[in-house]
Amino acid sequence: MCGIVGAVAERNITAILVEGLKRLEYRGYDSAGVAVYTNDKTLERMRRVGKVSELEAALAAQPLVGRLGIAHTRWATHGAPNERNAHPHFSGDIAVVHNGIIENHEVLRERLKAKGYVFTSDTDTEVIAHLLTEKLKAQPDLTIALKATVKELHGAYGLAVINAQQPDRLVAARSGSPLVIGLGLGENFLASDQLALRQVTDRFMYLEEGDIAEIRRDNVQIWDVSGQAVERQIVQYSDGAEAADKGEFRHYMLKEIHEQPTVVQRTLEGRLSQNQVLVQAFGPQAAELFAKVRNVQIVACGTSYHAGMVARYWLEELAGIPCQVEVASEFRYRKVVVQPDTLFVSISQSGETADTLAALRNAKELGFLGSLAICNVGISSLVRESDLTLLTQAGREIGVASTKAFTTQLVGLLLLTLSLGQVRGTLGEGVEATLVEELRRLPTRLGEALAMDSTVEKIAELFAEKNHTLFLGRGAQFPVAMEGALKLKEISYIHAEAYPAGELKHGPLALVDNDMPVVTVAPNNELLEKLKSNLQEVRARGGELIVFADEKAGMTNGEGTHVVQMPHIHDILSPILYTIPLQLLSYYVAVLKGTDVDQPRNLAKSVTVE
Ligand code: HGA
Repeated sequence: MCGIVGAVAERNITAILVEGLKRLEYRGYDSAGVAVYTNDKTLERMRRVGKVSELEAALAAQPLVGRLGIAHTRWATHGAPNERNAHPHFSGDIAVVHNGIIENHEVLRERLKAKGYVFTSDTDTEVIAHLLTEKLKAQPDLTIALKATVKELHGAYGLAVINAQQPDRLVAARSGSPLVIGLGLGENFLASDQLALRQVTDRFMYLEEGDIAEIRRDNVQIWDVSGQAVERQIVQYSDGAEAADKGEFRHYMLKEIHEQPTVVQRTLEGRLSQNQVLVQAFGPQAAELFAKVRNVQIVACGTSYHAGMVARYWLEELAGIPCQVEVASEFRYRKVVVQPDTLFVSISQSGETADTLAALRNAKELGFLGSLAICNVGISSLVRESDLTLLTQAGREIGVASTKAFTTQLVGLLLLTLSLGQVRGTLGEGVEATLVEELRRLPTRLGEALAMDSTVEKIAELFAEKNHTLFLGRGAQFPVAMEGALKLKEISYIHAEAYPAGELKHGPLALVDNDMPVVTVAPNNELLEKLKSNLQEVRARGGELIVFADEKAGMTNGEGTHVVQMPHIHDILSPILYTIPLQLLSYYVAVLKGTDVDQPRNLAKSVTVE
């Protein structure tokens, strides 16, 4: 996804901007550009389709030298990925880079055209540049004009702007798309992710929603959404506090489990408007393609397959779209009959999973309507070869047992469900607005679930001496139970099986005795009473029960029954929340058993072989 870098300094900043863009390359993009206020006092830009290295080569042939500049990697949402649509966009003396989507760009464009502005791109971003020029006519101060401009923008944006008439500053605005200021000595920087600036500083100030910033070489000023001047806290990173460091955690897996509120937040950023999902987040042709979708086929492996299984419940319940889910190694070798107008959705953390990639390639021969990849790596084969993409923003996942990649995939799949339902008009009244609000609260709920860490650690002791376990769930919690069982298998080597709770009496109940703990996830939904009966069936056979239950579910500890109270959450989002204690459980069981948590035996991270 697109990235922003900006700098105001006393030295030439072009190389800093290009290096910053390279550090954001992992997010995926289709073109790159830079605008510099040069030492000749002119505003110049260089843009290239393709890799940042192409831009770098162009700059080597024709250098831009200056002390103020902005740069961007674009992942097209409005207008094809070509050079004229690449950022920065110019209007008179103004250069703008933008992450996100301006929803009212058409209205603004017509208004600005009527005033004589000439558009040279098909992007929504260009309206921002012209609108700002228009505002500057009434109010020549760039910062004040930017404040007036953003008042008229609907949608999501992270913006960085420079003005050849006021080359002492870089101005920025954040709403729905992250921005961070990097603080240097006598120089300051801006980026959409601090990673882009780690080469020049380790001190950062994160902008909050609605903030406007004026960044000068020796001074930074910020105003909040109400226009009040505010100070934002300075965060200092110690060396090496990047992904490849366990920080305060004993294992990468535990660190990654605890990163989930942050990465879920990141996965949502720039993809939600006030009360809707921004469909364009899936790509410029998404709305057109989604309007034709009548069925969905999801294909994935392992943990990603479980994410797909949850999505099936969502797609059918919320969007009314029939959905099939299959493991990639089966799908690729089976004679598949494709229903008309079926969207092929692949899910993979790395985007290089051999079976999933092969399934996508087969799918292209089979007459699917189009393909969508839900993936954590922007520069991956799966992304390159799919028509549409939703990149999860989990960051690098090092633990072999996937955790944060799974929950961000679920977020991506819920965004897909709401987008399909929105475009096809199949969502119930108010459903989208409610769930968008719930999604915004999700990072906080996940933080609450993580606070149960030490409670789950104690429960883990019940498993240390056991060899077999059952995981039960109903509805969309069944795949959550499957994912819980997979985690336990992967890292603690305890045999774990998951069943839909209603299946218990059709076989697995025969296994239950006091050596077979049974783990259950029990949100407060209409299936709760049925689930409670299933649990009685287990207790009656002496099975020990571990129940993760909604605080409102009315379940309490009893003999052989250990209830862990979970924060209350909207039923649709409960699969994401209930995954957390199951991840923690398998982690602590593995620690007790002394296994190699981050690199379990026989397993590899990115499965690029069949
Ligand atoms: N809407 C703008 C910016 C796209 C973006 O944020 N991509 O990740 C465009 O299409 O240029």
